[in-house]
Amino acid sequence: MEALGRHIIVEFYECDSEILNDPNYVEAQMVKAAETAGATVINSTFHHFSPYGVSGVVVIEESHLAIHTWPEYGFAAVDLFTCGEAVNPWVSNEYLQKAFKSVHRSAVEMRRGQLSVLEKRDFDLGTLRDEANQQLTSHNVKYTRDLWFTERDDKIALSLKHNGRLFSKQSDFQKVEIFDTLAYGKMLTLDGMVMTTEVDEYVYHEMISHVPVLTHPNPERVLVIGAGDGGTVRELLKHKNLKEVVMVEIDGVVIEACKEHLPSISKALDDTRLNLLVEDGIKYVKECADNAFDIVLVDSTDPVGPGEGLFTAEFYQHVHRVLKQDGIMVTQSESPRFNQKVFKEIYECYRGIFGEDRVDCYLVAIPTYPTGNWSFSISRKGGVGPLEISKEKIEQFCSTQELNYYNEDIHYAAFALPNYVKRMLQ
Ligand code: SPD
Repeated sequence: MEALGRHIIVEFYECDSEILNDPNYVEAQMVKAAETAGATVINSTFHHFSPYGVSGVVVIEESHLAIHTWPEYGFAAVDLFTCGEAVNPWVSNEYLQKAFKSVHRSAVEMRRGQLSVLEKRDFDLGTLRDEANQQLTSHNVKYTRDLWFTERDDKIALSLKHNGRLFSKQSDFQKVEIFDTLAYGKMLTLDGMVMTTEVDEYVYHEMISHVPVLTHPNPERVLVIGAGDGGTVRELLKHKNLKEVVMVEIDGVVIEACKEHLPSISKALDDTRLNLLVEDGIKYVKECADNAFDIVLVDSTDPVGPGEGLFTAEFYQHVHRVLKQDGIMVTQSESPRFNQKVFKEIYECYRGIFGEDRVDCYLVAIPTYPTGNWSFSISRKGGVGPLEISKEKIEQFCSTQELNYYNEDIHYAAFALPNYVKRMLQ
């Protein structure tokens, strides 16, 4: 033996991009590559970057295997580092080329820790090894996984640890994914952005629905744009006075994924009082007759991708037109902390269409959205504002339901705005 370790640095070119963007698969293959070479796996930690890229390390008793992938270039950079004679890192190299469907690769081997330049110190190695082993056993160390989903922009990131991805499909509009997170249950993401999670979804869905339905004097027909996970219509249908709820979701894949993996959120999508249309909500509103709905809810994604057209003045002018005399529009209006520019523009736009004093903002805490500080807007064509309705009316409805967030106190309190938000809205 001339050196302590063998380090192979490998460049895998022209790999399958889908494979390189799948943290579960990459992790499984890296672990397999180690085992195939005869190594003993201790631990692995893998991270998925949003929108693409995977980084990870597999710690083996004989050192480690590491990877970073660039799916957009079909490229993976891999380090295979092993110590001792029993493990041959070239075996892992062969294995991974097939696993990543790499068309060609280049590899260079370095001998690490050249024995000719090292001097062995006079330690009692036997004792050191026993002590280290004891520490590991007392912490109950065993093979573990460390897999994270991250939503990030250039300044902020939110990471959630998960057990794996349950659903992944590129639809005609966006990448639809469902992760099994440890802290928030199953989670729907679109193009790498968190839309809803089993654990905190009720905040969003109760607040987008009950505030307008209870504010409107006599709501009968409601139009919902977006909302493919079904949470908003689940809440709406708790109001027995509604005669019809029309929901227009552009992406059938979102509905399919949520029906399969998020039944507690999507359960109302099969309700007979729901008229569910899988088509373009912008087109639907444009072609809709005047004075057709009492309430329009815009349960959109963020203003990127298919949701972008839901953030234009033209769209809101049509919403205003299709609302009846006392009609109300509620939209998710982004975060006053995270998306300040969009937030301000949204409110300027609504006030231009509905009137200066007919648009209100209310706030909610949604821990899985960027900054956790989120907002809804409520705009009315006529009628009364959300703070003018009686407490008794809200209490009456809430007493018949088992809601998790909304109640008569929250209804009014949500409209209390911090000064920095008030200033943005002036
Ligand atoms: N940044 C997240 C904004 C998500 C808004 N829509 C969520 C859909 C829940 N039904």
